[in-house]
Amino acid sequence: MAYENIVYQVEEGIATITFNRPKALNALNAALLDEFSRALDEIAADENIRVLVLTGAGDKSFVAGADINELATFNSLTAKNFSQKGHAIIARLQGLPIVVIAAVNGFALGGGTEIAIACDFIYASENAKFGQPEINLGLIPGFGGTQRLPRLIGPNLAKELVFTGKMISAAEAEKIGLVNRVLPAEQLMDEVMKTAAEIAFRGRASLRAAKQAINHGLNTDLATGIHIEVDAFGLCYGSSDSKEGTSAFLEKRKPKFKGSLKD
Ligand code: CO8
Repeated sequence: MAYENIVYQVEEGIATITFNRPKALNALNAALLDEFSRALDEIAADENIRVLVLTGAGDKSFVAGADINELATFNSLTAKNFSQKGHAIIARLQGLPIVVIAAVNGFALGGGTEIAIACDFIYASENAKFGQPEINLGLIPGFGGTQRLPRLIGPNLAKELVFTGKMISAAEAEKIGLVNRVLPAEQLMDEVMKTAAEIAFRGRASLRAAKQAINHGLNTDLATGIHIEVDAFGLCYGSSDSKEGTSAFLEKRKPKFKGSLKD
């Protein structure tokens, strides 16, 4: 089925999902979340995709949060279901065995910040704004903002953002380690695509091993994390890419990674 609330494209191993409700600043309604979920299924099933880029349609917003028209209709039970559904999608996004980059091109509020911080890293345009404004609606973050945000920027800064609901600029977000790079709006996608292409050239197995070692290690103590790294390092030898990478270095040529554990 065609997509209406997102645009999904794949080119040279790089998939792009563009949240596409620009009139509502790309707010997340149920239909958009369903399409996002379907696109993640397509990506997970395509062994040729190495990088996923997320961005928003228009020049004003990445995602301005959950759709407040829908939030306004919830009761405790439907709110819980919505939060669980969002969590399941975001967990799948975070668990994808490929690299995910958020190209934040404007407002990333509420669910927008929560999607962006579940990506592997964020590049933002100079006009980007981040925040968890749910407190202004008498709510709290429901797609991971009370959990991933403190792990990323520390509990005190996260609490200030969640308690005040204030927005911070791209420059502030870069200062606190939320964003890797801030770029003029017209350069954002070019720079994201350059980095994506640089990563897409690498082997799929080693990208997956590196991502999983970092993500799983972050949720545990150092000694366990080191075991995770040891196993992941060994797993790289299950792919022909390790042979190709080391041979290419010794033969003084560029490696040509095939990138599948099945090679
Ligand atoms: N939902 C629905 N519509 C929205 C949203 C939204 N989140 N954000 C913007 N819009 C709509 C506006 O209503 C407006 O529509 P219309 O033109 O029909 O009036 C259009 O987008 C343009 O918006 P503005 O005119 O407001 O544009 P401004 O430039 O003046 O302001 C802002 C931009 C600051 C982004 C402003 O729109 C705003 O504050 N938006 C709401 C941001 C927000 O509070 N987001 C958090 C939502 S809660 C959330 O994400 C929780 C996630 C998990 C929940 C799970 C638990 C159940």
